[in-house]
Amino acid sequence: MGDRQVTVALSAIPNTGKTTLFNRITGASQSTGNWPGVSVERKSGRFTLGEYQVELVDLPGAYALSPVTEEERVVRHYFMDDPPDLVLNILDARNLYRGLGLTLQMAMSGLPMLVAINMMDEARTQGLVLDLDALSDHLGVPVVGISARTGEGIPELQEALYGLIRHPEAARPPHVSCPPVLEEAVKDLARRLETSAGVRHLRSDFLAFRLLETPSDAPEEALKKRADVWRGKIETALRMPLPVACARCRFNAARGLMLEATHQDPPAPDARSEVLDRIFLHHWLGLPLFVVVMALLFQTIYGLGMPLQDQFARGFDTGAHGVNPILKCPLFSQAEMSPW
Ligand SMILES: Nc1nc2c(ncn2[C@@H]2O[C@H](COP(=O)(O)OP(=O)(O)O)[C@@H](O)[C@H]2O)c(=O)[nH]1
Ligand SMILES: [Mg+2]
Repeated sequence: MGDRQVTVALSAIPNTGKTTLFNRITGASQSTGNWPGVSVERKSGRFTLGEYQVELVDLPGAYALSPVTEEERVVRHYFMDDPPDLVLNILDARNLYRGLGLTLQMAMSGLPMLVAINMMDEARTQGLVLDLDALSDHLGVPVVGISARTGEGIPELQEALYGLIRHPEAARPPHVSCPPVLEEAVKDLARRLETSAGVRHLRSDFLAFRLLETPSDAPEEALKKRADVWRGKIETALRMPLPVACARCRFNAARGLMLEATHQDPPAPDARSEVLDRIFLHHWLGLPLFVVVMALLFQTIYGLGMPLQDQFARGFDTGAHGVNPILKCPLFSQAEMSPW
């Protein structure tokens, strides 16, 4: 049994396989409750990793660290006020773009992080090839491919987690490019945050972004005022709300990353159509086969068409005989045509 306690937060956007992975890693040792003050369920589980006793916290699914939904408020509060020792972030291999916004945001925080690319089984079936090294390079954190459903890659994930617990300093947070006015604001606020009595465990440029997006996060009134001034300047320059501008920076970076790391294999050739192609497009056989097929086609049309045509003609004749007596009944025969 490990004797050193470590808290690892499991984070992802909804439907990425977070709960499946949580159940697989923690097995039966789970406990549930509620996050303080809200009706969102809090699930945590324990497992041993070498000399460490790991508490894995299953964070609610969230798209960003913005306080929009109740789940996002929980994640943001946990992350900012009571951060874990490590973050285990999950991405869906089939759609990296959807989850990378949150991944980038978390990686920028400077907390030690490991990214698990889940659903590798499905990605393979769809012919997707992922460049995990390129992802790891750009995100500045280790990346492991897994399938939480089948168990593929789980030992490698645990090994990477163990390595990160022992050497958490290895992380190299990514830089997300933004319009110059936004970069200038982040630099200015980050500098001021470093000298303020604020949160120390998160990177100052990450906190500067948070301050711009949510001024109520400011540790001091003076910083809040400064953030408000920048907010006005940025919104005038970029002509869009500041949270939108920040989200755009992240999603532009996410798109670039996804395009670089995801490759689609051309669909595997159909073996049957390959054989047929080889026969019908044969250098010598192709033309005679074409003539034979066309002759068979004509033969079929005439062979089937003539009897069918006779059947139709007979059907019409019978119909006409049936209609004649009706037309001759008094109702119709007395009806006179108008002279004009
Ligand atoms: N094919 C495949 N499906 C998975 C994998 N992991 C999870 N799923 C499925 O994805 C769906 C969402 O999983 P869940 O764990 O509830 O996602 P959460 O919303 O992130 O907690 C479920 O139907 C899972 O069975 C995986 O590795 N491969
Ligand atoms: Mg879940």
